[in-house]
Amino acid sequence: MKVEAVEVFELRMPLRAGFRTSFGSVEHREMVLVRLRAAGGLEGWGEAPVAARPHYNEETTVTARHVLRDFLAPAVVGREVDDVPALLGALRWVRGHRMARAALETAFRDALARAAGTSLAAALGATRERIAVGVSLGIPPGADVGALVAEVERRVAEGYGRVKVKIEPGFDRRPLEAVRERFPDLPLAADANAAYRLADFPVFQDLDRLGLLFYEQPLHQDDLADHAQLGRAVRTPICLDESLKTPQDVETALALESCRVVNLKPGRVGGLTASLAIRDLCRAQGVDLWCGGMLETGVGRAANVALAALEGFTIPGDLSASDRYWEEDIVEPPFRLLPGGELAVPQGPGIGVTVVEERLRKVTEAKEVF
Ligand code: OSB
Ligand code: MG
Repeated sequence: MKVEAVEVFELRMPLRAGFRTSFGSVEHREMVLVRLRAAGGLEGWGEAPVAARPHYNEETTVTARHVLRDFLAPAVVGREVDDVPALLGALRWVRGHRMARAALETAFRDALARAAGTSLAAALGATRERIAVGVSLGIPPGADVGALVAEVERRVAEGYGRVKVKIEPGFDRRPLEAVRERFPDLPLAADANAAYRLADFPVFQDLDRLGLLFYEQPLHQDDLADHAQLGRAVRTPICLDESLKTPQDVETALALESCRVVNLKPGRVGGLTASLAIRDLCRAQGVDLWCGGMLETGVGRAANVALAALEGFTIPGDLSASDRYWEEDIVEPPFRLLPGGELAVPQGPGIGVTVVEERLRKVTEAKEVF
């Protein structure tokens, strides 16, 4: 496939409701989209789920644009790139900047799958046509426990069968107890986004009585040893998110017993190839695995849904319907929640959704063509 151009879009998408985590609050998402154009009128789309601030990982909207413009696009534009290994070979010298790299790999895989007339899901080896999904709920305004319970009620009524609640020191026992009391059997999880220290272990020991699915990223992202120690002190499985940047990290975390559950976000680990390696690793070791989310547009969501349709994803992911995030998604068809709390895996060519140019234009802050 001859790569003719790489287009980079910086978006600013208003969320339907603000989303607050332990590291901060967002009202808008400022992600980067990539469109790869190839000979014969082929195109493919990918999303770098970066943010305006480096509060989740080191990347930002600006670094993603910089790395795509100055290093990643020049490595492939004008070249004959025949397959994914050839693409990754051309990009391998770029250290880090995984979300930027992931966007280009996904765009390339989307174009390849469209050329072959197959869905991205099928190209990845996925077998499921529908996947069970969950919803991730931010800390409500004023850390109001009643508002959180009302939000859980609303999402359960919509059909979500697994709920994740954001926690932070001072907003943990009360909200989780209240949700658990209202929904004794709901598959429920808590995500701390690295807000605690090992010395906080009594909080997690106390939460054990609520029977949560997992504690997600309770401690600092670089503290694999501390997570292993916390894991020995509690009954609820630890799940890692921010700590796992590469397949090697996952291998190390599992060897150290830093986690028993893995949250996989293709952007965080540098793309779908790295994601497949992590999925193989987890599957071989019988480790629970699920696909995380970064409040993506339909472009990023489509790739995540295709990945989560593979065997080995054992827990419903943070892959909610478009209307959980956006007044209007930029793709058609948008993702809709089906009965049973499921999303359909797009079966059309490539990522299986179409970017609506006019909607894209409305939310594009900047566009560069290479
Ligand atoms: O930690 O999983 C996280 C959103 C932005 C950054 C980090 C996280 C999240 C979510 C949202 O939890 C998941 C979603 O996309 O629904
Ligand atoms: Mg998380």
